[in-house]
Amino acid sequence: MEDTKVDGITEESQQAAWRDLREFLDIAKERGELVVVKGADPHLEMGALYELSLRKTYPPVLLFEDIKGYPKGYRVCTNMRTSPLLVGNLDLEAVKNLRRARQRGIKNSIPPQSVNTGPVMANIQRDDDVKVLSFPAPKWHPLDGGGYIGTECLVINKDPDSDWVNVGTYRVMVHDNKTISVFIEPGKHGDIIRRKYWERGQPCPIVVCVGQAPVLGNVAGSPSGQGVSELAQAGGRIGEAIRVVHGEVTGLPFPADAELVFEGFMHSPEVESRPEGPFAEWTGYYASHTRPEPVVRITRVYHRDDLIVLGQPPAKPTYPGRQFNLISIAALWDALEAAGVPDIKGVWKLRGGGTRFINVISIRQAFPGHAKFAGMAAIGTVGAFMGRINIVVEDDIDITDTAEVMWALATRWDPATQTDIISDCWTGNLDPTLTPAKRKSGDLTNSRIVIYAVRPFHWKDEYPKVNQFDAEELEKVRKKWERELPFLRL
Ligand SMILES: Cc1cc2nc3c(=O)[nH]c(=O)nc-3n(C[C@H](O)[C@H](O)[C@H](O)COP(=O)(O)O)c2cc1C
Ligand SMILES: [Mn+2]
Repeated sequence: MEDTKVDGITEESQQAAWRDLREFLDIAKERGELVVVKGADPHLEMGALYELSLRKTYPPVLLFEDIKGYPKGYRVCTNMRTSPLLVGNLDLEAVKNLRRARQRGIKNSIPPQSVNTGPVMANIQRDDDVKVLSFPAPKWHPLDGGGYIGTECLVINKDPDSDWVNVGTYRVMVHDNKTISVFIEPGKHGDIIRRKYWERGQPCPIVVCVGQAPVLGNVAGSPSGQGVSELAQAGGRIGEAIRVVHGEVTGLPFPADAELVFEGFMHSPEVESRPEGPFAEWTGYYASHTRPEPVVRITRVYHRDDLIVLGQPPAKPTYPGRQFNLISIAALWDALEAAGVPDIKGVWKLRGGGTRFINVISIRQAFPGHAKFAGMAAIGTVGAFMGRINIVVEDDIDITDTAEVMWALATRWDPATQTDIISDCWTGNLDPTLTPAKRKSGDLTNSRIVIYAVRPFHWKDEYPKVNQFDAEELEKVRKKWERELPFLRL
């Protein structure tokens, strides 16, 4: 398979792919980017095949059919989230496109449109008939604590004090036929909202959707402001309202064309908790171990015919197919701009750092203290959750090239005078550096470094000059000589 493969996608087909999961699969198939896998075992075999697919920078979309032990027609799909069909090539251009899409979603947000019914209502299990175990919940990794049905999912709950309906992506483990748990890190919107119910002695009404239009997972899996409706934002992104139906028991909205939806109530941890995890996470570790987590008691299940469970299990971030998460870069960039940092030329996350740990921000230094402004914002904005290493560089550095960033570090950074170390920052259970004592006491904080790999502003003009030809100059010479010298040909 080619390493870059977004050639020939029309904007129209890309929009259609964002809008509808089944259409996305049709387009991926037409383009030869879909691989159908028949007969795989959800107990570790699907997970191994998925992990093998990550050896490619652009892994194919895998559609598992005829899953061992489940009704014919039930399907699981992985690698949708990272498909170049949706996000383009893995470069800064794609990050800029995603930012434009995010901003369009917020600025032109379109509230969801309620409809009476939709494909998701084709099959309904009620009360005693609810059988969560009838749906494929793969055990993705060898040491996972159970089957995970939600990895690219929507968790929907509503603020009891306002009209705000939040949608977040939080992993979902299956416990038994009537019980699932949702792992929400402290401070995420889904957590802030559920606590409001518990403080009033009520269970939190909740809906979990495990197959839906690609645009919905994209808005749910990256931060928006408090009070912002991800459903309205998704509508704004695709230019039309997301059509929603309402749960029979909670009245909560969920997409009318969702694949599989669980509805129920999440009780406070004092009422009921069950061991959650371990789960192999994007950090490359089973870092959250096993903790008691509150559970959702399911009262309704809704699903389409021939349903598709979306799976996007994490994996060690050194695999080529797991080295990038452009949407999280876009979210950090947005947050830095919202914090007022001027002249940001690029934001990136270094390969190997998972999707969060190593942030690089490039600025065109315009005034004394500018780099510090950027660095402090990078550890303090919503996009900075779990960030640890933050590197500020100048705009002559190609931040998507790790060698360039390392060169800036090696040659522009004086550790004694160009470093800040800040403790007690927002991190979560997945952070492998949390000591057993910190985990036990609930002190989910880490320390962060900001490295200013920039030529100090007040004497930058006296800094030794970079010893490289001007790019245009080189190109001129290359062109002149390329016929004669084959090694120069592109
Ligand atoms: C595939 C995927 C899985 C995720 N799993 C979790 C999770 O298990 N727990 C969690 O707290 N955040 C998880 N996140 C991150 C949240 O989705 C993200 O922080 C989002 O902003 C949460 O929504 P909120 O801002 O409305 O709280 C995941 C993100 C993605 C893309
Ligand atoms: Mn939110």
